[in-house]
Amino acid sequence: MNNPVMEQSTPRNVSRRGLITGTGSLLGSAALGGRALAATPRHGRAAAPGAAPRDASIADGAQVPALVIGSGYGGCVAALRLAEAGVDVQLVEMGMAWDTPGADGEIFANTTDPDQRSYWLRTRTKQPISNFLGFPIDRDIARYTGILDAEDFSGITVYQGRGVGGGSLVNGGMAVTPRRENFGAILPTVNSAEMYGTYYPRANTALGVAAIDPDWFETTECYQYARVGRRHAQRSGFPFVFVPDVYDWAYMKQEAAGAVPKSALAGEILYGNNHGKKSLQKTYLPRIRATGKVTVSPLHKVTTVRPASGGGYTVTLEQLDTGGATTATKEVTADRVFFAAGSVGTSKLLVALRASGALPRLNEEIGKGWGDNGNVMCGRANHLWDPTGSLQSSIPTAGIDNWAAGGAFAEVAPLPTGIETFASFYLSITRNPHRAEFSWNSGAGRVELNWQTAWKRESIDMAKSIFDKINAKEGTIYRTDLFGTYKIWGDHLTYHPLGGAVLGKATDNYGRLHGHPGLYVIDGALIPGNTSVNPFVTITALAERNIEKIIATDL
Ligand code: FAE
Repeated sequence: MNNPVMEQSTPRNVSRRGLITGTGSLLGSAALGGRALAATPRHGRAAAPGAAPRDASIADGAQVPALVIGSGYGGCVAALRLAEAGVDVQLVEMGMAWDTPGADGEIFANTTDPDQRSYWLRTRTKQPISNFLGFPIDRDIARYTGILDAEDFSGITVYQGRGVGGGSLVNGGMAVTPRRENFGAILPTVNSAEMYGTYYPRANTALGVAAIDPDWFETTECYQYARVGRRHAQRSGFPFVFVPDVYDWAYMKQEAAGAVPKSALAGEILYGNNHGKKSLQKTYLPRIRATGKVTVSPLHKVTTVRPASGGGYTVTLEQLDTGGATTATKEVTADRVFFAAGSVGTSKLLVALRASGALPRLNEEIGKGWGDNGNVMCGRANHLWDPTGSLQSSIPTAGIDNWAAGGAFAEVAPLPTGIETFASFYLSITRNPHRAEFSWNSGAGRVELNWQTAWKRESIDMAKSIFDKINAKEGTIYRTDLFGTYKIWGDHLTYHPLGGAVLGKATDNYGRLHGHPGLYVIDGALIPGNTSVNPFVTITALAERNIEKIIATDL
């Protein structure tokens, strides 16, 4: 376990040893939607400490110095640093505040038991793992402004968080700084010495990134699945690495001891964690609130941005109810607008605004350079003498690093079903070379993405560089029951959309959009398609870098 995958720019409590990627604990957990499989204990009522203010709402006709679209990593960094610099900020978010318990006393639904809270405006769940033992596991739900958006494009489903806190509400919390030698391929125009000396450490500290206690890892029942993953990887000669996370590891130990309400050990993740995970609700958002200079408006969706006659920009917002209907339309004027709606949200807005003529001077790079971070999933069927455990922490903490040799890093992911499955499950991040483009379809009146399912072929081959070898060594086979009937590869999705308004192309080297002064991109849309690891630490660090420059020179 001594393969340093992560750079040493992490805070002191992050292990000196290796860390890399991971993504979707979710995947696993997502899987077993059936109530019958939900063997996890329920837990007590939770009022998320540090939750964003509720019921705040931007006023129609307001004139504001800065408006931030979206409250994920990029949006929170922008709002916090602008407010600290004395600027009044409006932070608008199309999703809900996620600060109020539902009828069951919980804010978030359990991954094994999805309900209306789980999906953004769907009437049926769309779980990343769609089948178990070959049987479909999706179920009907009420249409609601739920927390996870499974947004379908022609060749790919893109999963995204919806709510105050963005993707931090639903993600696995895997907080990975890429190896420095890979940084040049990730953001070629950015000074890596500054990133690794200043901005990655700043992001890791602000996000509360930490590594698991290695002694506890060796003994706890809930990471048996990861130890099995390690044994199989090492027997085939692959480096096995730890992955840091923003989960509160001390809390998880208490969960295991039965001393506190369970969250990771209750399988929570994909539809939110009621305890334990340090999402943006527990890190940046309380600091934002403490400035007293930021108004957060949940259930407000930005639809247009156009130059205002007296300078600045007119922004149109639709206020939504929890059924997704528009209850009010507001127009405000902002001196500066920060696009932080995520790679897909920002790209869709900018492509539509250029096509409609609202922002005619956006350049030809808008919508380009989009990638899926090479995400692909698979499971392996172990022998009966190799159980992975009925209690599995939903927070992955380890992976198999074959990036340099085979172009893949595979997270050893949980399948927290509450029963023994004898399955090993993996989400791989691969060096997929394909890049797609968003464009405006005037006939259909919508933005489309030209990703092709066949483009996952390279990702599958890279993942096979690990798993074909492990299967040969262990005498095991791939699971064929998780993504359909007789389907090995989960090649239909991504959790890691990146690009669409790439740094240095659609924007200058700090996210200023070409053609329209006062408009900025500050989220995952800036990153051209792949980070070699899970992306949110890089998104946060880049946002910290860019906003520092923008505050120093533009305000
Ligand atoms: P993001 O966090 O997506 O925030 C954008 C926000 O803008 C959202 O809250 C939207 O609702 C909102 N929005 C969009 N359009 C509009 C509009 N028109 N008006 C108002 N608001 C709007 O963007 N990454 C990791 O590094 N580690 C992981 O373990 C990991 N696991 C993941 C698991 C899942 C299931 C998912 C979905 C993602 C995962 N990710 C993980 C990816 C990570 O969450 C993602 O890269 C970041 O959240 C992207 O940050 P942004 O600030 O770009």
